[in-house]
Amino acid sequence: MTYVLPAWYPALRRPTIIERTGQQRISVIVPARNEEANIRPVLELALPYADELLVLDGHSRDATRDIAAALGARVILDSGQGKGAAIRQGIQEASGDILVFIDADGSHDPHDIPALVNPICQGLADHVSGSRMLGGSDELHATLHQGMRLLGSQVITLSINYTQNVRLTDCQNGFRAIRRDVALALDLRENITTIEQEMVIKTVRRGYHLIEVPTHEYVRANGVSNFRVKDVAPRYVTSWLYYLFLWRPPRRQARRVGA
Ligand SMILES: Nc1nc2c(ncn2[C@@H]2O[C@H](COP(=O)(O)OP(=O)(O)OP(=O)(O)O)[C@@H](O)[C@H]2O)c(=O)[nH]1
Ligand SMILES: [Mg+2]
Repeated sequence: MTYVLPAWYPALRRPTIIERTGQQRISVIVPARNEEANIRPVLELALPYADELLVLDGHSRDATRDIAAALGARVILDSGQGKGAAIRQGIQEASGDILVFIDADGSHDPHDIPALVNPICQGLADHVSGSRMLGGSDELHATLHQGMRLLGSQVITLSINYTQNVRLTDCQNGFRAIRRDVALALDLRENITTIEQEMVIKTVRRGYHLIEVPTHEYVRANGVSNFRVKDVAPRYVTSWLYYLFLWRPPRRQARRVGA
């Protein structure tokens, strides 16, 4: 018996290799704070895709830095202000043409890196965000706390779509790839995890091409979440309203795809 695959089948398969069209170099940037129980497999699986592997360490009090260094990562101590500040420092320190951001807690599968990077390599996008709404999440619906995060995130995504005429599904995923010159041009300012929505809103408002690809989000492998909605909610609201409605994109910018 011969089985014929449906025509859409190839579109559902994840690419497994990075398809470079030129000499693009890839920097994988991993923010990590006290992730000794989680970071090893993340780095081991990300390494084959990385020309440069940077771990931005948030002054971990465990063996995170030692594990990362032993696996060949360049370890950089962050400024102590939060994940957003670490991401901004990573952008300044990285030398690759394409930057990939992936969490160290096991929430993201490094095998998705080619899916994030290939559209940029092929000149189809400036910025590619992983989407938990397209790829599924084990984290968003289990508790009231997670439900509140999901609700807030969906309201912000909806407002971006409605005002910017785009159709995004996830504006707060920590798993993304972006051209380094575009990341630098965005002139990011956030110090905490609000950096994700800042990157998305500024990318869209500056006319860069942002696409999403499905990536699955797993529950952090070990340890407990550091995220407290009540501590960060005010910053989420103010940064969302500021970047979407008050912030004015500057005129000068890096070249867009297709421009
Ligand atoms: N360098 C640095 N990394 C951080 C800091 N805070 C968090 N991280 C890392 O950023 C990534 C995401 O942080 P999480 O605390 O997992 O945040 P989250 O993914 O939104 O929430 P949970 O998965 O629910 O804990 C993880 O790899 C953390 O170790 C920080 O202050 N500095
Ligand atoms: Mg996480």
